Amino acid sequence: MRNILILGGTTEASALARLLAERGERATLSYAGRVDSPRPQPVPVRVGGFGGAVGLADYLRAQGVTHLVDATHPFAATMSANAATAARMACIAHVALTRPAWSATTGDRWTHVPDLAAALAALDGPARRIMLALGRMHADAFAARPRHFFLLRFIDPPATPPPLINYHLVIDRGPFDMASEMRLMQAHGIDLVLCKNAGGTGAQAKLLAARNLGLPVLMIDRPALPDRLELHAPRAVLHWIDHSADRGV
Ligand code: 3Y8
Ligand code: NAP
Repeated sequence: MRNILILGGTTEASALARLLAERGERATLSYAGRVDSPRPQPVPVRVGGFGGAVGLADYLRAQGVTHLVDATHPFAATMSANAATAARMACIAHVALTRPAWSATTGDRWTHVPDLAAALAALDGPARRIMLALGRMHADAFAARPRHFFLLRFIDPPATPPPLINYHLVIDRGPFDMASEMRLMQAHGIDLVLCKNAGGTGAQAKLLAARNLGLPVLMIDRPALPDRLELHAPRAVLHWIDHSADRGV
């Protein structure tokens, strides 16, 4: 009897959960517990960390998981590293369901930076009006750049206001659409968009909006991820499940 664990938190993870539920597969979707009310799922959900790679390996064995699908966000590098290690420790099949990185096309004005620190360094020039599309977890770092105006977007209202001086906070969750992204940027006089190279469709609307408005984008490239089999479509994971050994890597 197959028993699939999906490490979730992305549009593709939710799509895979739907496909597995439709097939009557035994599957669990796992969230870190970052937000108050994650999207309801058609399979059982577990919330919270496992306690590192060892904790995840123990969970895999205790639950009799046969297939581990790491469908976390490309910036969830710690979870992905733990998943690869734990799958080896527990000797179970492991695959990543991830999205190809976005790449600039005609009309895009992108500048790539390798990480958050480089993005901060790139903002040491004159005052800008910046859409900071990084979520809640990294907003505090931009207190180091007080001359800019920041348009923030969090999923949940923060327990305490961000330690920024000049900002506007929107509470909203994606996926977003291009027209509303354009209205939001124009309403706040945005002249720069700062985001992560998340890939996928759920966060892409702001890039299409920036292109249409002729706005520059500061794009944070992805962190290094472990070597693993990577698939880019939920249906490809179904094929992998049907053809991979239930035990052994
Ligand atoms: C908790 C689970 C689905 C998944 C939807 C995708 C699309 C909408 C766009 C902007 C960018 C950002 C952020 C974003 C998007 C999808 C996807 C995606 C970006 C949920 C979710 C969880 C999280 C965690 C949250 C982070 C934050 C990042 C907001 C669910 C809604 C900025 C990433 O407040 C917090 O602590 C939020 C933290 C990690 C990054 C950060 O550093 O703040 N995602 N997002 C997951 C868990 O607990 O395990 O509630 O559904 C999932 C989604 N967020 O099923 O439809 O697939 O990427 N999420 C980024 O991409 O840059 C928003 O505002 O333009
Ligand atoms: P991270 O930094 O790689 O992970 C930090 C720790 O959080 C992990 O070591 C693990 O704790 C726990 N964790 C992360 N994802 C988990 C999951 N799906 N199920 C159970 N525990 C999980 O991860 P993150 O960047 O904080 O992302 C957290 C979640 O938000 C993930 O589900 C990710 O897919 C989603 N998300 C993140 C982003 C982003 O920009 N980072 C964007 C969209 C969605 P233990 O070590 O205790 O096991």
